[in-house]
Amino acid sequence: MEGVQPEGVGDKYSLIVPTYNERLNIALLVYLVFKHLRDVDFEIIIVDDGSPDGTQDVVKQLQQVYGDDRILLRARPRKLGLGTAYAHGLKHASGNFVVIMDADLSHHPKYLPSFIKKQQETGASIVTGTRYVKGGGVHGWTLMRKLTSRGANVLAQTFLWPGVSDLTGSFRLYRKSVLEDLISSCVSKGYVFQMEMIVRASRKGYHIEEVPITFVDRVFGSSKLGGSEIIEYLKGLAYLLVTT
Ligand SMILES: Nc1nc2c(ncn2[C@@H]2O[C@H](COP(=O)(O)OP(=O)(O)OP(=O)(O)O)[C@@H](O)[C@H]2O)c(=O)[nH]1
Ligand SMILES: [Mg+2]
Repeated sequence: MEGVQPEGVGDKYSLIVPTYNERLNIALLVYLVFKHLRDVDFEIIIVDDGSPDGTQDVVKQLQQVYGDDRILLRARPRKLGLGTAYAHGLKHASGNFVVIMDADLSHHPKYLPSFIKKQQETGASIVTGTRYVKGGGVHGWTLMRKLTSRGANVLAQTFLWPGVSDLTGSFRLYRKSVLEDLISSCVSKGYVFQMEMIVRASRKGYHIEEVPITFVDRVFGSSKLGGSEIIEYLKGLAYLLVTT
């Protein structure tokens, strides 16, 4: 029988986690998600792009432990980029809410309950983790990397004026229908993608809320942020400036 359910009852969360060479991080991430999301209906969708380090073997072991209805492996044959990885994961999501998070433990699962709580309290369509309000921050970054991130954010704030304090972060919860809409209207790839998503969401008038998070540097593996990403970012910023 159809009936009105109290807020929060019947909600299911699909966590989309793109991976490329995250063999050393993925088991810990999954463990922490299960630890922090008790009494919540969720699934973890791992979109692995043929990682040569054997990430998928670890994921298959995790499926033995937690069940392949809780841990879904949706692999692609080769490294096809982050933007399309989210879209790919989304096609397999059965929840009415989707969380996007990195596998490298920069996005700590201990914050997941605060995303869910904030959504339930406010009815928001998007809850985004922010490093740039009281209670948020970054850990383990060099001064140079901090300045780059902060500078990128200030630049984007100044030009795009989205009303959200952290544009380049990617730890977010979305209503599934809203994520589908945003993904279909975003064109950029790579690092600009997160910024385009939230700027378009703001322009479209979606209700966005923020929760403070502390972002820690990736636990294992090496960073890929270099000069070319900064150039790409600036190009993306210019593009958003003229198209949104
Ligand atoms: N499926 C898939 N996942 C990717 C790809 N590129 C990166 N990832 C994953 O996306 C998440 C974010 O990528 P990161 O390399 O951590 O990017 P970042 O956080 O900006 O930079 P660092 O942590 O400093 O390396 C991680 O879980 C990666 O494993 C890709 O092409 N395909
Ligand atoms: Mg990372």
